[in-house]
Amino acid sequence: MKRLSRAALADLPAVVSRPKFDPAKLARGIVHLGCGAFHRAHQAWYTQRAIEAAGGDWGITGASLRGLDVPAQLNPQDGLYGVLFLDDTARRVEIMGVIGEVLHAPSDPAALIARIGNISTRIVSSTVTEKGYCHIPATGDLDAKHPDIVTDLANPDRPRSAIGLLVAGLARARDAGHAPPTVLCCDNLPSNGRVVAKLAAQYAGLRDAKLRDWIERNVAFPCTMIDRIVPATTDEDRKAAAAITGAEDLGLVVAEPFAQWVIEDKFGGPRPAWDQAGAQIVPDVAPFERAKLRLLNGAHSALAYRGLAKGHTTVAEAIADPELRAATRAIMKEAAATLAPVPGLDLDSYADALCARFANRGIRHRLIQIAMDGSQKLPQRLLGTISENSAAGRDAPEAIKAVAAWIGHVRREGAKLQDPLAATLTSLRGLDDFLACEAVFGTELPKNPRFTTPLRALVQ
Ligand code: CS2
Repeated sequence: MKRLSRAALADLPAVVSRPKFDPAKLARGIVHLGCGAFHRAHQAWYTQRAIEAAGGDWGITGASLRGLDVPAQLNPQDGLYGVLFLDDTARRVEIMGVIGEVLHAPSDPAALIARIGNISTRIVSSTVTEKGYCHIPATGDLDAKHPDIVTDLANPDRPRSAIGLLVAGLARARDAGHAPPTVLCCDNLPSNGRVVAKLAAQYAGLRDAKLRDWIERNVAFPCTMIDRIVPATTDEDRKAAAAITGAEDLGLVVAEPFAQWVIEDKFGGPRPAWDQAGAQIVPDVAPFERAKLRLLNGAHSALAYRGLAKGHTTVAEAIADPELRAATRAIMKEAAATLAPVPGLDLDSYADALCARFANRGIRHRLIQIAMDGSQKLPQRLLGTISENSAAGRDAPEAIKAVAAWIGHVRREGAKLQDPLAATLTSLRGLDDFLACEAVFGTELPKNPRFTTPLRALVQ
């Protein structure tokens, strides 16, 4: 079977949709850090639609910050890959042609820095996961003791962290005397743009105060809420897609049909017509983002920790379990109680739609994938629901059960635990040791009996 490439595009069957522009002629105005499955199925997909609607030099230079897998998947395919959309009954493939090239940052950080600092780069976006920003989850501050940050500060021209690379690229734009790109964080962090702005400023400040001031004055960091369920691609998915396209695609990603992207209207320069591709450009992303992080991601994490404990493997299996289905609805109710009204969003219908998405059996979204990196996810997904309900005099028993289930998960996984704080977490003994973990729980919640009393009963 032929591998997907520009040359192979013309031979694809008519049912496979493909770019309505010539990928070979697309100039690239975006650099994306962390070119994993989520980016390829979400922002890249929106960007392709925006170019189809309104044109523009919005091709993407992807950058892989760790492994060689993504460059090896995409570069031999001229950057092309398919998105396999799955729901209970249907399967279809759309071929994406917006990514022109994927750089491998560890082998050549200078090439990526030059690309970020190039005048043609108007946007630098990122999906490097919560842990990829080297920050302290409970406070949003840079973890100056993080090994990658320590190394980067010692070698600022050969950085390996996302923040180190970003700041080096911004410094390059400043030195060249042109307007810097807009920085667009697309990870599930609350106020993600503001968090990354702060991290970039704190990191730059440790390098040179003038650079910090220049970034603070000149670089725009809009916040975004991103949503689409994108499980890890399996060999079975690749086979299913090949049966539709007749081509081998090592860069394939899998997604649900649903997608949402809410972007703060705060760009320092031009941007693709993402609004014409279905994204919402709004003055304030916070209400959308809180609703999504607490209802969708909070329920996801709860399903992951409680579902794994009950022997389930996927989200669809876990939500079919009556006890967990009820718990999911209850956690969404607890989360909704903490939210100010969201313009145009009815939280009951939002919760119904989320449950329907979770129940999509076409997608095998593994609970273990969601369970990873709990230390980075808990604060924004569950702990805010608990502390804000408590401040209003209400209990949040389901969110607390999810935290207890996370502790159970940490203990069960032991050496297998996937979490940047795994070494610390797996050495903790009693609940008090967990509660003393300030990076996760902060300083207030561990003193709050409305949280600690029920948690203690559950953990024991
Ligand atoms: C999931 C998210 O892996 C996880 O932690 O909760 O990736 C989730 O699927 C997305 O945020 C949905 O938009």
